Amino acid sequence: MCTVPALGGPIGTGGPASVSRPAWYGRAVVTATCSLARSTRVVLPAQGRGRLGNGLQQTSALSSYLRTLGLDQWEPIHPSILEGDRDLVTEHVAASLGEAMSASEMLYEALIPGMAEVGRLFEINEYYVPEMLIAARAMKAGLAIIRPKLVEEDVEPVGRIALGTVKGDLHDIGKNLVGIMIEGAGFDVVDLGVDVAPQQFVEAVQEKNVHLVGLSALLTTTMPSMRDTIDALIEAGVRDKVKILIGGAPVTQKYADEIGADGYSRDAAGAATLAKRMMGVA
Ligand code: B12
Repeated sequence: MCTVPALGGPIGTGGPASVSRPAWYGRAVVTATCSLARSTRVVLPAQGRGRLGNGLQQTSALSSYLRTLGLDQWEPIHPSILEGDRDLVTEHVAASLGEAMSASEMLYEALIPGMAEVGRLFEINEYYVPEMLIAARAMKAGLAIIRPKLVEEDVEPVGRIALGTVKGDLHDIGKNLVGIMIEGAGFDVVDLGVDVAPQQFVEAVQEKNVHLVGLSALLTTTMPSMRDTIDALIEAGVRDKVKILIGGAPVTQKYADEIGADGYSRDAAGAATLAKRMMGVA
């Protein structure tokens, strides 16, 4: 039997359990670590919806315990992102939007913290690229629902970034992940695609009112295109209008320094943190 010490009672089958209230988001998630079951996230449903992991059952004891923590409003969206459950995210976002939460609350209190936690788990090697992609897909499903409402509510993005894979390079998986994580951090992402010529970056800066430019390169042979892009921005007189972030498997901090980029990150989670830092919001 999986007992929760703080509750003094069973919550399902398994072994001894512990309940923690994660610092990153205390309202909805309790982790019960059972000796027979693997570490299980217990997602408390709002308005009777949702589901519990590994066959654990929500009990009145568990509910009372959460109330003693002041968790009177349970928000299942965030853990649904962590689980990468696109259907559950869609269901909860649709159910809560308007009634329980505004679109901006949904964005800043549920979706963005969810993705930030995904980034943290990636950084400590608890999540890998597949989990990050699945979580990102779930996040995108939620974003698609709230996007029209955000426009209505006139929510200002943290900033705008023009992101592209540099000229000669067709790799876009990492670039797309970076875009999703940065969008998840509250940015407006102008995705310029792959094989993006320096002049296209220049035009994006001139026409799209971007604060940041993100350059991705996966080939050693296309890394010089990063330098060419920065040179083109200088030549066009717009270099100082933006901060430039670079990344991609062969890229290093040393290379970033060498070509005069403002920042480098080796992964998408770090890219989101870097972008926020560049905007002075992290
Ligand atoms: C998938 C893949 C392809 C796919 C690309 C599909 C696509 N839609 O992207 C295809 C088959 C098309 C392909 C083609 C080629 N590929 Co390729 N490819 C790969 C492979 C296996 C995986 C790359 C990947 O997606 N990684 C996963 C993502 C998540 O990681 P990532 O891209 O590094 O991105 C992360 C970070 O780098 C960072 N990041 C990325 N961009 C940015 C941007 C910013 C701003 C920031 C802050 C951070 C950041 O965050 C990301 C997420 O965490 C790599 C091998 C490898 N291990 O990298 C080879 C690899 C990159 N390819 C290679 C080669 C040689 C080629 C080809 C030249 C092969 C050929 N002879 O035709 C062509 C080149 C085509 C072209 N012109 O671009 C070599 C490059 C060698 C080198 N040192 O230059 C590699 C390393 C394979 C190898 N070991 O030889 N490839």
